[in-house]
Amino acid sequence: MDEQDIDLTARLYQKLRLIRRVEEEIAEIYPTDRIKSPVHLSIGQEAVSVGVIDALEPDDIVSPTYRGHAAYLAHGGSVEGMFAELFGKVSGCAKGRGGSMHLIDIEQGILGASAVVGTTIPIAVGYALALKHQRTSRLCVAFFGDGATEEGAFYESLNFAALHDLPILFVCENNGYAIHTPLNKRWAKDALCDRVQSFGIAFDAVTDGDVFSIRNTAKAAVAAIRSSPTPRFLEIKTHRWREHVGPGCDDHVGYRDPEETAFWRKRDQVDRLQSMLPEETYLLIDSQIEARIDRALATAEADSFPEAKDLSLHVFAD
Ligand SMILES: Cc1ncc(C[n+]2csc(CCOP(=O)(O)OP(=O)(O)O)c2C)c(N)n1
Ligand SMILES: [Mg+2]
Repeated sequence: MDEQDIDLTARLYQKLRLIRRVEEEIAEIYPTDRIKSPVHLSIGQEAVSVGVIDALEPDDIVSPTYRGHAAYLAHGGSVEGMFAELFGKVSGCAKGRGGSMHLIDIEQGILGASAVVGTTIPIAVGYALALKHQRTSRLCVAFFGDGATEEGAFYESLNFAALHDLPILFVCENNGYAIHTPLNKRWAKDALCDRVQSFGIAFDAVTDGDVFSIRNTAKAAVAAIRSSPTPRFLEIKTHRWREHVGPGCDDHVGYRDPEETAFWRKRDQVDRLQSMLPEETYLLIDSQIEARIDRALATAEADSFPEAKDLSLHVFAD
């Protein structure tokens, strides 16, 4: 690998590893009851957020879902703010009122996530409309799961974005399941991209989980949106390693074929990129990540809970 390749690999690895380690830490802490909300982990899915967001500029806008730790961290969301939010503390990124499903960091360009499936898609479209009115070259990325594409709001959003040529990249993180229900029990035809194309929206699909393919595909889509505002769509196949909600695994339930799991585990991008880097490079990255997590956990632990008298604050905009 030449120096440029090492830099790119190290940058992607740093984000993949940070997300993996933060979520492993969450899984470890969860049984202690210090985390005050449900958690939807993206372990196994990190490459989607990391690849797509690496194709963006820092001032672009990202709209995550309730399974949003990866997109939040990949776009520079504060680790302190995230742990404090999970602990329900005042310095949390949503002031301790939202928990894991409602991460937000407006300064970093991260719109608020929501527990209600599909609802963030039209909000991201609204943000893209605002960006178009401001005549900037910035764009908005809406992340959502395969289940969210079954909501009417998804199709209304595609239509509105196409009609008004909005600078938005729709990214479907297709992990093949909505809770325990697979695509073949939900979709009459497994042809999501064809449905999207019928709105006049160009698409690309990445099926092998390769973080470099995801990044390159996103880069091409982002360049097309910047050159002439228009929505684009990416379907990225991926695999959730853990249970739908919570810190554990639910393979014993038997709703997924073990071969499917084995296929994706072999393609783990955290291990893969680590094996591509010189040992001293990844060891340094790993130790910096551990120190960052330790610091963030200590800060979040030491912080206080919101006071009952402040219950009605932050409900309406000032
Ligand atoms: C409007 C709405 N309907 C149903 C639910 C219950 N629910 C929570 S997560 C989920 C599955 C969503 O699947 P997908 O969009 O593929 O995301 P994933 O969990 O796989 O990341 C459902 C049905 C909800 N939260 N909101
Ligand atoms: Mg899904």
